[in-house]
Amino acid sequence: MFSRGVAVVAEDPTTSVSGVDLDVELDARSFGPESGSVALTSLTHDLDGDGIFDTYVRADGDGTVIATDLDGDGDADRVTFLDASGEYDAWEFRVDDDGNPTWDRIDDGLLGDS
Ligand SMILES: [Ca+2]
Ligand SMILES: [Ca+2]
Repeated sequence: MFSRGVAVVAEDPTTSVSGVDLDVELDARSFGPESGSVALTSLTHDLDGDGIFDTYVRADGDGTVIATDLDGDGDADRVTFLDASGEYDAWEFRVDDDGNPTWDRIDDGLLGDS
């Protein structure tokens, strides 16, 4: 019994160390400097027009998430959250002097607000 040759590994995406489940982790309410690197596995848009997909976009009832891999290493370098009311948060990934991955908030505000 149980010898079908298929290893079934129960993996909880919220505790995954390598790579982050986008649907779980890219949430404007929980995202922050400590969120760590965000692996982009399903790129859907070519933002800079070089013919290579570099950006993941997810839109749902809560708003839109735009994650871009600028240097092509598979991890997001910039993430923008846009909620249904037009408020947005933009974050940029960097590695600090101690080698720790961190996200800096580079912009936030309200679309259409001048
Ligand atoms: Ca591109
Ligand atoms: Ca990158």
